[in-house]
Amino acid sequence: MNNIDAIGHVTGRSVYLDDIPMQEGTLHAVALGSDIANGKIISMDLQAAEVIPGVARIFTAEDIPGENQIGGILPDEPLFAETEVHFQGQPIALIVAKDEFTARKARNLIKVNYQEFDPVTDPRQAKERGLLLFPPRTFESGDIDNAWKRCEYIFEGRAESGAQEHLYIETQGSYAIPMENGNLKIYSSTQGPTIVQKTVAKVLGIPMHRIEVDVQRLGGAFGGKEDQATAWACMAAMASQKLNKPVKISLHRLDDMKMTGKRHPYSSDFKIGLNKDLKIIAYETTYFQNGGAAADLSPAIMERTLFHATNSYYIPNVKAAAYSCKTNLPPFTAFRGFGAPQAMFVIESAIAKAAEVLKVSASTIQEKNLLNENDEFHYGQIAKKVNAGKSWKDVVDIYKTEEQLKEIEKFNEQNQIYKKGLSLMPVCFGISFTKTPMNQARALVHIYQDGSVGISTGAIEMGQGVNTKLLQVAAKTLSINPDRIKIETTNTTRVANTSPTAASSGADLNGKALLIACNDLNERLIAGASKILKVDRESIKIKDESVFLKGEKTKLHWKQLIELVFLDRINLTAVGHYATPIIHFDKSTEKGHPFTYHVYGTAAISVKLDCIRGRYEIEKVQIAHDFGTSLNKKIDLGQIEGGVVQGIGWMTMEEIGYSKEGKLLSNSLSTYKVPDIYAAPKSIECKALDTEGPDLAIMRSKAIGEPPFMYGIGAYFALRNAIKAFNASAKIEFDAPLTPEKVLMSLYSGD
Ligand code: LUZ
Ligand code: MOS
Repeated sequence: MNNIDAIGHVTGRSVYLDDIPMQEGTLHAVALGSDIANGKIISMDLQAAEVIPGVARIFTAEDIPGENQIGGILPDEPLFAETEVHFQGQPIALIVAKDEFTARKARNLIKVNYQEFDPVTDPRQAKERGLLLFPPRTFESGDIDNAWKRCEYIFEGRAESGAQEHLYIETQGSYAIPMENGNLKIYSSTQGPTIVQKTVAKVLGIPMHRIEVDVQRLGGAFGGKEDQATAWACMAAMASQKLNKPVKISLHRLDDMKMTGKRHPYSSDFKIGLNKDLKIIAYETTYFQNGGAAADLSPAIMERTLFHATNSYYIPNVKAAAYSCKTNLPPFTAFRGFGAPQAMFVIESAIAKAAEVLKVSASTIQEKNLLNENDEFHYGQIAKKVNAGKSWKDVVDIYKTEEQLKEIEKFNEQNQIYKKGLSLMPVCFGISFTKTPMNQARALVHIYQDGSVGISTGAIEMGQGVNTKLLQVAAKTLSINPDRIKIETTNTTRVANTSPTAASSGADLNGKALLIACNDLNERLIAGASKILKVDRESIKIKDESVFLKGEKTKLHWKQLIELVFLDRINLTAVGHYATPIIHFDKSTEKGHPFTYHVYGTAAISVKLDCIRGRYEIEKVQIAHDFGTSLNKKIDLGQIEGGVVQGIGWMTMEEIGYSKEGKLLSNSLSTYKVPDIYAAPKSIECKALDTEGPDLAIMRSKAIGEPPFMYGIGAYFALRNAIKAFNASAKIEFDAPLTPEKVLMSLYSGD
């Protein structure tokens, strides 16, 4: 089945926030952000801006009717700065005008006087000064102190990974419309409509039921709109409520890049111990998460970092500690992988370091330590249906990596200027929100009198194809033609208390709820048909839009059935509620069974490096991935390709720079480089592992959103191998992204 949005997207007819027709009298708002990263607001002069014709009003913290607080997990983030500012771009005021141009013109005329302090941008420096966003956590297994004594080899080091801009094509935005009796309707480009509803209610000081949040689809999100769509919706809502006019905010790219949070940079220490058989006996790591100026989702992201400390490997003695460090940068936030990629980069760095000193290939150590069935993760969960070894073996067999390595060796002997490198990257990613209560969802299904079906869930379509998958689930379960089914917008009035569409779990959670609702309707229809045909229920089945009696097709067709059942006054609306079973986690011991299942896979990535210029090409990405029984191969492959390329971008070319003053240097697409079609791998191949998939995945189709991102980490280590082929003593820090500049420097480093 094709993605149901395909035609809309390529013809430009799909509706995004900016395509919603505007009501008469709509006003436009832009936010004024702090010029400085750390300081006090001494005074603010709004006068010159306020007198510009067309300016409706300028709002500041003082105008907030409810709480000036938008922190999702911890209450540490004001909507508008009051006296202190903690990052460049932190919203201070909102200018509302008849059009956007006027609002921007007015914004330029606002004068703010600051008392400036030195900003902190480095997480280790923040930790030294005691600047933590919340208390640190440590996950431990085995007996690390004694384990070191049993190690033949011990290596220590440091690994750094950088921030990453989400670069969703659709920037952040919201459109708020006043309804009767002081109620509000809010369109928002958000992954979490309920978070928006709840936070707007808090900021405006009104109950949640007065606010209806509606989302058609997003033009990309990648985690950037899990928590950080909220501020803009609060601003539009507040202005709309106060002025009793529709108010729209749609961020310009430069504002979006400057004002919103990105993937967390991490600085980490590692210590790894192996026995003489190269089994990893002990692993100790400390993560310094750069959290930015407020907690945002950092507690949950830090937690996922700790869960994924050992990636796909079994290590009996582990100690992983994490600090979330408060710096004067925009609050860092969710981004595809949610802290796991950062953890995996560290363990892969530790293995690479061990391999380098021991003069073996990293893949030798990787392979020996892959997780096996019934191994215990360091957080207490027992690994089941493990496919780490299987996916590794498939990559080696299907793509003949041994032969490829021999060819690369030959190539490297024969070429002075060009060198090639290959690396294998196994991935093991836990599926579920790590916060157990978030793993729930609801679906609302109406069968209309004409046999057509409307479906509402909490899932947000952001390009990942969740609506297509939901439609498939309903079509299969009701056994009707997909053409009869429509997926409605995501709306908090139809489906309430939703978890954000995140954690790769959108299709699983909402799909399971939908399945329950559809099964419920099936029961009622079968009961109805048995009454119409005057036979018992057991002999009836509904298949391919027809009623079957003891396996024989009857004349009773779907449309007629629905009509008759309706006339019999049977309820044709169902609500399904799903809460993931089996998962639990105890924070006091840091042990439990937090994940419903894990997604496994392995990628081989090969690169070709130009050793004169430091430039490189990603030649091939070859993956064996555990889809389970994929609901939609095209969509899942799209997620694999997009994820891998995005992961490679993070590891190689996407470099975010801040000045000493805490100002974003890479603030536009001329200075921030993401993979384009030329930088993307020349080929991406992906083979499905032959697995059935777990029952707790939607129709045994495993979660796909985030896991492929981490295959991209292989590009870093492939490049490293290519550099080493040119200069065996090259000094290459574990410092991602490995940009062409850094590659060039390291090619000619060392003895
Ligand atoms: N969001 C969240 C996530 O709130 N909790 C999670 O565990 C998570 N994991 C991945 C991506 N987003
Ligand atoms: Mo997320 S990183 O919003 O799944």
